[in-house]
Amino acid sequence: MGIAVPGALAAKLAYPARKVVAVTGDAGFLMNSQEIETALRAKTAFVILIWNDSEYGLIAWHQLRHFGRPSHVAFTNPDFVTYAESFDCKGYRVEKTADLLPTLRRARVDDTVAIIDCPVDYSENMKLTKKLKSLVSPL
Ligand SMILES: Cc1ncc(C[n+]2csc(CCOP(=O)(O)OP(=O)(O)O)c2C)c(N)n1
Repeated sequence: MGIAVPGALAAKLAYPARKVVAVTGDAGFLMNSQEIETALRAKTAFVILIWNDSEYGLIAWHQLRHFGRPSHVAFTNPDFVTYAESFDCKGYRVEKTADLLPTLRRARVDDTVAIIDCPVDYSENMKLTKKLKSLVSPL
């Protein structure tokens, strides 16, 4: 958690000819998002795709499985597009599923850091948990 932005920066420095995409939860992004400044100063360009659920999604999933309810995992995000613009880099918001791929394609040719704010609904995880449980333990 927190490695996505500095990790992408390091990957881009090591492989400047490659396209780099960091995929991160919103909380993990905010842990080290200040490294966008380093990335811009180093003149590196890469994409940061943020799964935005305003929550510690993985922790909420574990809490739901173990205790049936989440606790102390929700938080409020800044506006990620405005946040990107405050660094003078690119910001995109995905409004519907069909927008994701075209937005990624557009962002990967930007000559700067590009942040994509993508809302995500992790409620499918609990359905997957139930399905997997029924496979392992049909009783
Ligand atoms: C440095 C660090 N702190 C805490 C954790 C424990 N942890 C694992 S996942 C997680 C929540 C991640 O939230 P987010 O980045 O929003 O991703 P999501 O699970 O919602 O996709 C936490 C607190 C960790 N792995 N690393």
